[in-house]
Amino acid sequence: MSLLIRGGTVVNADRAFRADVYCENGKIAAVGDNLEAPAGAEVIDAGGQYVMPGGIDPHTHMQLPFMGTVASEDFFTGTAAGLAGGTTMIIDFVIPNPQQPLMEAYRAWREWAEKSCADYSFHVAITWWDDSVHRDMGTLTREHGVNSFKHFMAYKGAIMADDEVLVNSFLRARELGAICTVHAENGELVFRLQQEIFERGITGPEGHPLSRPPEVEGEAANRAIRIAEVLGVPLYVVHTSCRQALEAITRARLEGQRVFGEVLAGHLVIDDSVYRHPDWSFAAAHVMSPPFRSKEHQDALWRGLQAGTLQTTATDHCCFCDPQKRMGIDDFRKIPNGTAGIEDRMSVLWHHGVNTGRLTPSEFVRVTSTNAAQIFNIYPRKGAVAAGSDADLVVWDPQGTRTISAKTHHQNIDFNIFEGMTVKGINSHTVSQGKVVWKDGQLDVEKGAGRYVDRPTFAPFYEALKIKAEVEAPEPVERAKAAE
Ligand code: URQ
Ligand code: ZN
Ligand code: ZN
Repeated sequence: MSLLIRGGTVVNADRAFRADVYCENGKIAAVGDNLEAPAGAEVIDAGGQYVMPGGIDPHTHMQLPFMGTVASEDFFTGTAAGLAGGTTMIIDFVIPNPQQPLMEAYRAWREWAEKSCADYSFHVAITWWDDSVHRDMGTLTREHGVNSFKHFMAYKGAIMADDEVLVNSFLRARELGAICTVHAENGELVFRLQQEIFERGITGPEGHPLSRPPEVEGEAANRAIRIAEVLGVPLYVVHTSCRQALEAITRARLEGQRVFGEVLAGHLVIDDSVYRHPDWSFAAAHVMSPPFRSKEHQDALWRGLQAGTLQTTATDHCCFCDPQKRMGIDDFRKIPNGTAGIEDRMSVLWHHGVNTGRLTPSEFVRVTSTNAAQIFNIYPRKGAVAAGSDADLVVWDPQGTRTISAKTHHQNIDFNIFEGMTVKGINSHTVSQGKVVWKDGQLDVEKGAGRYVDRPTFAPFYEALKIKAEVEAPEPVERAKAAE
């Protein structure tokens, strides 16, 4: 299968330039001027459009079993919706139950993901600790291409990792050359605030953000950063939603610590007024953690993205339909946490990022694709329009518009947090493994075509990293034996 994308402007993280792109056998074969296509090749006329690396969403939860139900989006429908919006790869999460062997959970998720129609990979969550977890982390890095381990500091009584688990896991990740990622909310504080608020008679979705104020996220982000600092391990903070967490990341980076920050498209454009909406289902549909914040936080997050303090954008695509959300009709603590976004992230970011002058097209590529590829060590296979890279591409029409709606989206959920938003800047085509899978508003995907993407560890570079104590610990003091 060969494809020529002619007449477009290629946009990579470093520069934008006029060039044709020729793809063959799933790879980009050439990027250059006046490329010829062999007879029978498919040709896309990209005049007036950009040709960019396909989006990478480093944070999704397809068909996640969570809070007594299972997310409604599965790996096939979710990756198809991603392709419809220009995202050509996801990094999802294997989340073992406490005491569940990591390899058992890993095999289950690998099986679920077989039906994906776009490429995928997995972070593995460390939700408990014993010698078997230590062992399985080694197996996962050495034999299964896992180079990132997730830690939920929230969700007490379920998948929360306390400091002991964090320290054990961070040390093991460092040994293995893997990066640690955290969901940074203080789970003890959330648990207690939930009780306080519920007992005060606030049972509706408006109680959710009250139980998870920004300070709760700021504390956990800083704690995780400090633990990583002392143990000498790189850290990636997922769904940074507030100024307090951003400040912790900013300080660490200013001091040269390897800390990366992720922000969700939703947290950049939606504020906490949604929780006070009179319609219960509308408010509950926005229940996710960390919650949507007040406007001051969105401004801070945009500045973090522009400054390069936040490196990636994601969606935390974790879908629960209204009947599922209504499990918490009498108690906001029981509303399954999660919202969708995989189909709209790219256009929402272009519309609110590039069209407003906050981001250049190259910066857009950086935060929707290249940075995630580099942080998770799959660049330049992913995240670049370059000869030899996977032919995962979007042809981007900066003049194209669409109005986002649950009535027309491809996501398997009955709600869209961006409902009614008209965005300018859309993918006219999506190319996955060299095949045109989206054009003229139609998907042409194949269940199971997605591949598991191995992500090598960073071990070679870790040798230079030393646990702080190793570097600064003084030599033992020689002392004369105390007299008997
Ligand atoms: O916490 C997460 O990232 C998962 C469980 C999705 N739900 C959410 O509210 N963010
Ligand atoms: Zn999370
Ligand atoms: Zn998540």
